Amino acid sequence: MVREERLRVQMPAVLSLGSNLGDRERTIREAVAEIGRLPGVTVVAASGLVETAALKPHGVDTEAPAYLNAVVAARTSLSPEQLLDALGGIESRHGRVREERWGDRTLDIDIVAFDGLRIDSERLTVPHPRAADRAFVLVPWLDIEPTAALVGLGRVDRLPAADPARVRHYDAEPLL
Ligand code: A4P
Ligand code: MG
Repeated sequence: MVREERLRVQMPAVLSLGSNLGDRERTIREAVAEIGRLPGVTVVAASGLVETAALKPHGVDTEAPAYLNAVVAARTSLSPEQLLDALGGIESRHGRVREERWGDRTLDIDIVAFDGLRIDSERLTVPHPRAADRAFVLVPWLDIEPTAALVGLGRVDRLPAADPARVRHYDAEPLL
């Protein structure tokens, strides 16, 4: 079984991790390791951590705990939906509860991009519809993939939200 997984073609996927509750750095560090242990998933690169104020549906909320975010480049033989389910399992193990939209959370893992595909199903929208506006996604992504591109939008480094001045670098040991 494990051997068969290894023999299947692996597609590139870009994942964004965020946390603003609990031991944020530890949670993200553990989640990156857990992603790498998922059957059919290989972690290729992990960005540095960035810190930003919480973005809520009504705007930036400086009263809420700040987020740490990172981006991971992976390769996977899972389908996008299988990957989403596997990532949801990791979120749940880290005590993620879903109460309000964009509510504070121990761990959020989003699929930013998958094999240059556009996906619009009930459960999954890829590229992630808000990634292009979010410095906490784009800046760490460029950290590990300077020539990154988003389907339909082109080079990530040309997007206004890719401005490194919009995030704080968070000093920590490498995630990988
Ligand atoms: N879903 C659809 N497409 C995707 C995708 N590409 N990746 C669905 C992951 N999930 C996707 O997500 C709700 C549903 O989206 C899932 O059931 C899945 O089927 P959720 O994780 O349950 O809830 P959420 O994350 O609160 O919702 P949403 O709208 O996805 O939130 P966002 O856009 O991810 O924003 N501020 C800072 N500074 N840093 C952050 O990381 N994150 C958020 C969450 C808000 N503010 C933030 C940050
Ligand atoms: Mg999410």
